[in-house]
Amino acid sequence: MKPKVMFFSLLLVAVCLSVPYGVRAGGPAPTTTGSTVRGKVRFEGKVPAPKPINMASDPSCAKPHSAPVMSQDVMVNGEGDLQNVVVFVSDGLGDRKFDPPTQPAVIEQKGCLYQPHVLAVRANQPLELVNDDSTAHNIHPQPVNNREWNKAEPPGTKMEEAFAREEVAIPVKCNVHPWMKSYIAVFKHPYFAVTGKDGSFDLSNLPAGTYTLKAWHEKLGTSVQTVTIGANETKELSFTFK
Ligand SMILES: [Cu+2]
Repeated sequence: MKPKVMFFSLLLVAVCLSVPYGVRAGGPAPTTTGSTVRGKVRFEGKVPAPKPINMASDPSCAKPHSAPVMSQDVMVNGEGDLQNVVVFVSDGLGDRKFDPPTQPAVIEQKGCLYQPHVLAVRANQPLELVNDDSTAHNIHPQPVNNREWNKAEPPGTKMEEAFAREEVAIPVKCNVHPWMKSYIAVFKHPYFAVTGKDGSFDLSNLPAGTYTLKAWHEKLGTSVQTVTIGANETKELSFTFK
């Protein structure tokens, strides 16, 4: 290679390397900056003792359970981590619009319990309701902002529904089995999480900005915090319920 050609080749390589990823001229503008807010939800104080559920009114419900089934309203592990808390962005996204996923969210009825006990979905996301039991259920969500419905579901069948509007959270009951209760939180954006056994949550791919975050629990109420995150920043924060 002649020295002059070599010089221009190296110059070209240098120019290409100096253009940051995602902002090449003519290419699509980056839509996410990869900022994250994550942390834990904890419970402080004496954990209320779970109560056994009496399934005697339908013997087929108790049959698949080898141990007594306990109430699921306040679930705390040995380290004080609180499960079934919905952590979400309640303000700060402006007028950004997000298309709902086409992939359905699933709620199962298994051993006459809703699984999961707390579910979070997107507005207009398909919601698949599965009856894995040998008995019929009657699914009855009682929303405030959405359309109320009430449908019998025969054993071993499934059906599809959806909620159109944001709501935290819709109580769902079964008209046949009074102990069956779940909650479905509905969001018009993807920035939410439901804590698992370790109480942790992770809201990732957030645009840089200042957000109001809420943590909602079915019995313990709602806790609010404000957080500001820069581009590609990760912030840790925790919520504590008493
Ligand atoms: Cu039922």
